[in-house]
Amino acid sequence: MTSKSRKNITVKAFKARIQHHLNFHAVDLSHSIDKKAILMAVCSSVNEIVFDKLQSTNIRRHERNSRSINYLSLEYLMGRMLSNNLHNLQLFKTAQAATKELGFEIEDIFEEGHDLALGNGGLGRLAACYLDSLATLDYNAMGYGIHYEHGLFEQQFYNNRQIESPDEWREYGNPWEVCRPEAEQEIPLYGHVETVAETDGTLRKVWHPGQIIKGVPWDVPIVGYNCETVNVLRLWESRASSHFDWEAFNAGDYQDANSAQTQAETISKVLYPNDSTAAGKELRFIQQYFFCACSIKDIIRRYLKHHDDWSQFADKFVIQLNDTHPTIAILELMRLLLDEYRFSWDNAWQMCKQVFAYTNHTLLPEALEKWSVELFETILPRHLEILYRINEEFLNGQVDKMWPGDTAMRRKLSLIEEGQQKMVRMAHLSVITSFKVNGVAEIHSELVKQDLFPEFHKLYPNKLTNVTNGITPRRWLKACNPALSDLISKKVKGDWAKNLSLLSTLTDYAEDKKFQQQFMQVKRENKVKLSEEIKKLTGVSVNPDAIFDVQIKRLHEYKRQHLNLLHILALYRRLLENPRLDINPRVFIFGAKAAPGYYLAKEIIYAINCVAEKINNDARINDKLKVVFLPNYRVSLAEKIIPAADVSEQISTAGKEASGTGNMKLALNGAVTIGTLDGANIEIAEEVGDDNIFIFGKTVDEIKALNRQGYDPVSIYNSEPELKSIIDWLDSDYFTPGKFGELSAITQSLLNDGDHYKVLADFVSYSQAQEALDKAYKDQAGWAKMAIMNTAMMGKFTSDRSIEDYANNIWSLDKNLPATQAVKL
Ligand code: Z15
Repeated sequence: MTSKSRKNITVKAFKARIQHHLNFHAVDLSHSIDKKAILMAVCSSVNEIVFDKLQSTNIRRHERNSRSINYLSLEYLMGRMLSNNLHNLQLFKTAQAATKELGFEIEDIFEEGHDLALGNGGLGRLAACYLDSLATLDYNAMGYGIHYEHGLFEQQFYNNRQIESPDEWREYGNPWEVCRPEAEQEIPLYGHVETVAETDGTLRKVWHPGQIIKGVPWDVPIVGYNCETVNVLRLWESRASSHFDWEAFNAGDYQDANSAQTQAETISKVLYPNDSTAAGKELRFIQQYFFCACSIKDIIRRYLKHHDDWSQFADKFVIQLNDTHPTIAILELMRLLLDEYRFSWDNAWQMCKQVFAYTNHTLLPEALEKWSVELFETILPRHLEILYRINEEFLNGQVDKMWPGDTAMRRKLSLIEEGQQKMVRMAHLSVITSFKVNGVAEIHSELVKQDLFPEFHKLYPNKLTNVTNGITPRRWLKACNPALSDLISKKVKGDWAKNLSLLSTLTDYAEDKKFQQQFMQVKRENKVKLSEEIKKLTGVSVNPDAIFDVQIKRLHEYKRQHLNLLHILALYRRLLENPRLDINPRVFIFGAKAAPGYYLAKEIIYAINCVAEKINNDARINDKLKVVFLPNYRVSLAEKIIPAADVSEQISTAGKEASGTGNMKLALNGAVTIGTLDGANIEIAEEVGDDNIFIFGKTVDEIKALNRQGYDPVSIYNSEPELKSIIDWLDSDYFTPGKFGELSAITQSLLNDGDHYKVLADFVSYSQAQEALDKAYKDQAGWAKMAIMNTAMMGKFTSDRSIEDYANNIWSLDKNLPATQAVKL
């Protein structure tokens, strides 16, 4: 099929296809068609086009032999696929009309789709946005990850507490993937290393593994927006290999054979639910190695299919490490080059230094991965030997040259941390190997250079750099906010979803009364829709004319959902003291999952739910305040909340949020940010201007100064009467009748535990900024102008810009021809 006939596919033809596929998905067409059946039939109809484009993309790629970017990530938070694929294929309206003729609203069909939640939060969603942009920009890109049987857990609330249940995303099959048995891999684990003397006297290392696992690839097609490209996300599933103990099986020892199989399948069973904290579990280490080894072997297989020597390998492949999670890929490539392909040490090391680049996503010490030497020795004995040699050459070479005889420096920079238990520092290995290391926002990248890796910055002055994160405007505006998209398209000429800077023309209308009114009318319609969803999910009725104030992100102390909570309590208290207090009605909307093992995060969820229950049922405050915590926050829920947000809460302790990306999504949809000078908030403020954002709180330097002086939260508590009464209130049984001290974990962390994230230090400033915001909202035209300016000035934060930064400054990708000029096949 040519691109022309694709574009012109009629409603009639599309409907006929759906009906054709319904034959496979619905048992009895004479009865009313089940929504799941129609969903599957629509997906299959879309897939006909998608896989056709995938084939021609592959052929085109092969002809051009272009350099490829290979993105290694433990997480991909894809969300639902159908709506996005329809938009990217320009098929949305056609599909909408075709399904309508079959008696369905397309939105209802989308609701039947399950999120692909193979990630935790920002890092996994960033990977998904980058895949969208790589395809849209027609770069030769492949994503590699794990085909988890269970993605991020589902969250419910029971008695105000979080309850987790397993994510069953493939329960009824996943239409967006295809198995590729021809590319499966065998992965060794455990065992020992033998030194063998060759006939010429040289010594060779042979790893005799104790176990072999099979890696089965599942390919998810990634459809570019309004172009010919379809790339692939390749996800590895673990299985018992054919080297599996058939002897035991045949000898009747079925139990043993079966348990080996169970063990093998455990590797890709479940995603670790921690965001920004290292799990430190053996199984997690095996997951990392398993998927890196499969991916590196697949990359080599793809290369050797078209080349008969290694001379072009580093020209044709670049490998991006998404955080330190895939660092072990470095040692696996070294091992294969040395032991399988018989490279010299120097040649193998040169090769590795040319192909890897690493993105750092956090400064939090608890997120910086370390694995015990003992674990390496048991599971990857050969990799440990290689690591030791890399370390030796690094310390005796570069480190000794820069800091001769400085043993303290050697200890500090070594790949091995000495101590009770020797640990391998994965970030150090990534930094010394990679040709580029980037942070994810300007301030974060500066802190990486100055505070996290100052010595590495001195050793390699051109290595550390910045690429500010971005988000795809296809999912995060065009698809999730059709009403605003239509309004924008009336004013903005050209395909703004492909060139987001075009939105800046909207600044011409920021003070136009009619446009302001239309813009706020769209916002209100979105708020009405969200109100219905809130009612459905929580039973709480909210007023669409109230301010919708949104904090949606993982639950973490550094993100300070409890600072938001303290401010809510302040408002509640002020209203009880003066029921006629002149503030805008406000609905506080939370969405957040807590890692199941993160005690305080779960306590914060519990506290917010308890406070919400009290406030929502208190007739004295005349519905001026509502608090809702929406359960099971995920990509598809974000797509409903974001278009309806007036206020975006981005209130992390300065220096702690590497970038943030939810901040960009909310601003793009016309929410005004209240935030600290942290991560990408700083760059958002630069773009929208100080008049269109509410900045508060201590700066990074002020936080550092506080730490130097010695921070004393108790003195703040004692000197701020309102804050004191709020904290005491939280400590009483007011929100948990009859149960005293039920919420004291939080107050304790603030008062007795040092308030690590400076909640009390920022409270007064936050409360003042909130007052200014409330006042600003009263000026309807002023607020509309601010909201419009936010949408208009988000051009910088498209993930297309981020990907061009990576392509130009890190990956050196060939600029591909625009798809319209592509070779006709
Ligand atoms: C994660 O979601 C992020 C960093 C991490 O180190 C891990 Cl393990 C998970 C987030 C950052 O917290 C956030 O600030 C950033 O925007 C996002 O990665 C994408 O870079």
